[in-house]
Amino acid sequence: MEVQKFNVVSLDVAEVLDSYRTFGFIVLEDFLTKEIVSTVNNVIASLHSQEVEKNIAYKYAENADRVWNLVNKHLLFSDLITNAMVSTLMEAIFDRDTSHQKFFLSSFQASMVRPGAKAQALHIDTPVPNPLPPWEIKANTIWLLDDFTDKNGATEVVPGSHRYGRRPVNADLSDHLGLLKVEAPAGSLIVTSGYLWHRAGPNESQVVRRALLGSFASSAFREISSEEDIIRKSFDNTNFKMSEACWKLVGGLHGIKSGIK
Ligand SMILES: O=C(O)CCC(=O)C(=O)O
Ligand SMILES: [Fe+2]
Repeated sequence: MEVQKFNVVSLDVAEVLDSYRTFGFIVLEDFLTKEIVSTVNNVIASLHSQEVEKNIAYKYAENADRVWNLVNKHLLFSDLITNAMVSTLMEAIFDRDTSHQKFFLSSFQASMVRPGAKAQALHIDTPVPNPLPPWEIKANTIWLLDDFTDKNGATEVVPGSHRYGRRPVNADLSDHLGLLKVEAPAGSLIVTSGYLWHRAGPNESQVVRRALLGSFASSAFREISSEEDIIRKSFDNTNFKMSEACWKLVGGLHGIKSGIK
């Protein structure tokens, strides 16, 4: 299969969604201008070097770095992640019979896959056990800040695997059959189903492969594990501090990583 690409300038949303549902991913070219890509790369480089200086930089793996929690680090990322086209696609992906807001941003981070980085394990982005439900829990956006080539660690996907109803087994070579490298120019946006089998490829080139990873999740799951939103309300509670055990129980330690602040 060849990667099917759409151009954002002449986009038919229904056609794009159809392709997303068939293959589990889509590629939109010319999503970001060269100027924006360059600005984003400069901001990320500056954030990362500040974190390195403070000794809080997040090392994802050998030759792979991340800058987490971008929306709390620069206003530029609020503009990017609230993009109208992304919102339209997410509204459709998470559509269901509810009057509530349908999805939330789960994470927005920068990924630097440097020369020598190994391939990620084949995985899905939805952290639930088999069998996978037929309805959407997560969807991801990969914002290309460099050309994704056959050598520099382009994302690899198994087209159609979002419908297999199970997680891939990384040790099972047959689960890697049909793995397709998504080669596309900087400024493109890849949207992936939270059930799509995929990984960052190995970077066997001499150049870094940078991307933003913006992950969205169905609001139903926040409702389930955070009905009272106890953590946020705790900031108004100046009378006492809950016990450490209780803080952990309400999720107070969730999502804390090096460089997250
Ligand atoms: O960077 C990529 O190509 C994919 C990253 C990814 O799949 C992840 O971190 O979950
Ligand atoms: Fe992933």
